[in-house]
Amino acid sequence: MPLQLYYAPGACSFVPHAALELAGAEFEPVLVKLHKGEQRSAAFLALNPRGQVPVLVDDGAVITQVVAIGLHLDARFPAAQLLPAQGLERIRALEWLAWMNNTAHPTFGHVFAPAKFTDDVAAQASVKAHALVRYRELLGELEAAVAARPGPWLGGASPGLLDAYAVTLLRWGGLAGIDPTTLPQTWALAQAFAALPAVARVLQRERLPLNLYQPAAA
Ligand SMILES: N[C@@H](CCC(=O)N[C@@H](CS)C(=O)NCC(=O)O)C(=O)O
Repeated sequence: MPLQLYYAPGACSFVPHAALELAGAEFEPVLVKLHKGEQRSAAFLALNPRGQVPVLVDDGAVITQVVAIGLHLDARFPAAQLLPAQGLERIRALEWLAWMNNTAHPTFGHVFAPAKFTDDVAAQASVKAHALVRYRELLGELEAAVAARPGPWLGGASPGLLDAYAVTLLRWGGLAGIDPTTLPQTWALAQAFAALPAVARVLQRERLPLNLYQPAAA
């Protein structure tokens, strides 16, 4: 099979995973268990020395980074319209894709894994708390973008990369104690996206609940 996607359940690899299913691509999903450290195995590091998912292998070519993989899939499966095809609509979509990947995603990284940023345990709590406040603000920015979207989906007429990334960021927020229903536009978009048969297949394969938020016990 020419296409293989190395993914981890609930990770940012959900974005290309959903894109492949939306495109109707024939591909082999390869599970990488991050909690077991499989991303640091010799075999995986030979594929991606950064030890991260996603990795797409296309006919022997190894491609990493959500944005690069997403652009590759968009070019390979144009009929799927994973991004707007041209013009300012495409540029606006790329602006949001870049923001999701270079701003919102690494901010959540500080919430999820503060030990990556300091080995001082007290400072880790502070990094986490500060990043969580910032992450809430960023999800607020996302909510405004969803409200102003150019069509039923974030990229306009077709569901695609932006919707998949928005769902990922919203799910991560739930994990960090941010109730997705407080972001009603994004929550509605996430529910509509999850209901698409192609996306439902990904959620099922990754065994993902859409809403990870657990209210604090009274
Ligand atoms: N900039 C990278 C970020 C990839 C990334 O953060 N991957 C995470 C999962 S969301 C990962 O593999 N983490 C495992 C680790 O760092 O050990 C991209 O866009 O692909």
